[in-house]
Amino acid sequence: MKRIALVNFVPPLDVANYLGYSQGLGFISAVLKELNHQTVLFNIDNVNDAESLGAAREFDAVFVYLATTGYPLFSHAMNHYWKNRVPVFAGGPHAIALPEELAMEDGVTGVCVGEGELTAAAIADYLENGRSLSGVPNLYYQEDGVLHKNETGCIVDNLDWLPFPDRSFFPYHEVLSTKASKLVGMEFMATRGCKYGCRFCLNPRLLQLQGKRMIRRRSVDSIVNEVHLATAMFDYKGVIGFHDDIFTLDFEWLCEFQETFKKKINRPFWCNVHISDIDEQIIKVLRQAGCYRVLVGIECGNARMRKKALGKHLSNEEILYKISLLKQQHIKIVATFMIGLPDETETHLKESVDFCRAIAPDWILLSSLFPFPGTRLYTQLVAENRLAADFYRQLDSKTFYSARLVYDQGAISNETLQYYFRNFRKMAGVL
Ligand code: B12
Repeated sequence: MKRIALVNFVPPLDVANYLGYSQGLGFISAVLKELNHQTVLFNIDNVNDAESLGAAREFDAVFVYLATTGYPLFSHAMNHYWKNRVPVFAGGPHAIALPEELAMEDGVTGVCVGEGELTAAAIADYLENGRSLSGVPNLYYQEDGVLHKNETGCIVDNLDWLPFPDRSFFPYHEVLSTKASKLVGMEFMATRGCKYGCRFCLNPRLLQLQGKRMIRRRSVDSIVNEVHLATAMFDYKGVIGFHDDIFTLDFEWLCEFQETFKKKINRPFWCNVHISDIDEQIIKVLRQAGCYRVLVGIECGNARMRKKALGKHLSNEEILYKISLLKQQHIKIVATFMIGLPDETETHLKESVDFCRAIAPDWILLSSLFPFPGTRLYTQLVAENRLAADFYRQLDSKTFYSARLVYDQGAISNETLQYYFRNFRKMAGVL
């Protein structure tokens, strides 16, 4: 039996005002527990969290979920607490994006390039039985300064084979009493993968690693049973959310979900939709299932820029039409917008504000663009010498959540970006 510290570097809680449940670490924990190992979760949001960083060091290994935003904290933890004192394995989006750089960092024992359930189980076996790391699927690691790349693209074909993600270690009672978390609610995921190739998203990288079979959906019974058990476990009565990149990809599945979810769970939920994958019929079924809110990616008001910079092929007319269909079914709309896109001028920003006003969503999720490693946008901007390949090493964790240009944007100043970041909602007339 090995004791594994699972570490999630979460967004600064005073800025995000929300603690997300990492389903990735939840799945890994469940798999490890099935193999009789012990796990403890540490949610760490700032460098002063010395107690947790020190406590994690006392385990047989540290497993880190690493988003690029967590890199500053990861670096601090390595330098001050973990390096050469405990085996450290990293996975998650940053590991998927830049596995070679990460695996070669001093003190990193191994990097998971892709899905982690099979990898985590094999690492635990390595720790317990002293096996070689060469047999661990999806793992990059270094030995005496030489990078070893094991086979990647190893995924669980049928997601129903996995145990339900472990939620026992997540402080739900505390979390779900805060305002932001009440809105997000208890989070689930029925699908892995996405069919689109947006230039700002990591999914194309996963598609490259895992191929077309990366898109997998759990059976309706599996996801509904999980919702049933998880809500019962915490006696939870609030909102439920589905983080699937796109919840409505398969109409037949959706119809079956509607029937079973209504019958067995019958409570309001939110999910992510894509404008291209909804129509009148789909929206009706979604509503009948209990969907009261959707998150929909609009990103900007200029269709040409949406297509060229972001790889999203949507006309403004189609967006407005689909939004009107959602409104007819009384589904609330959270629209995501991004500002600070490459070569975006102030005129484009005004177009985004005007388009947002035309959509009139119930809420906006506004971010300034970060060209995250692993995305096509990152590759392009690095190739054009507009972005330092290692820009993430120069930032502190709060910068990721502020509006600041980290690359040569080409058209607007930081002041303009920040002005729009602060005033976008007011200008668009949305709360
Ligand atoms: C849910 C979600 C969130 C949630 C919870 C995040 C979390 N900690 O899980 C919330 C809302 C908090 C969130 C916030 C943000 N998110 Co987010 N989010 C997602 C989303 C939609 C799903 C994540 C998920 O549950 N996946 C399913 C699980 C099963 O996969 P997984 O988490 O990757 O874990 C697996 C593997 O990575 C691996 N693994 C992970 N850790 C480890 C560790 C070890 C040791 C091993 C062996 C394996 C391993 O095994 C796991 C099981 O297979 C993804 C997109 C996506 N489809 O993945 C974006 C995504 C992760 N988010 C992204 C971003 C940009 C953000 C934000 C910066 C947004 C913002 N502007 O605020 C913040 C930053 C979050 C942070 N931690 O700092 C990017 C990350 C890009 C990057 N390079 O880091 C993604 C990839 C989306 C994208 N557009 O590309 N997010």
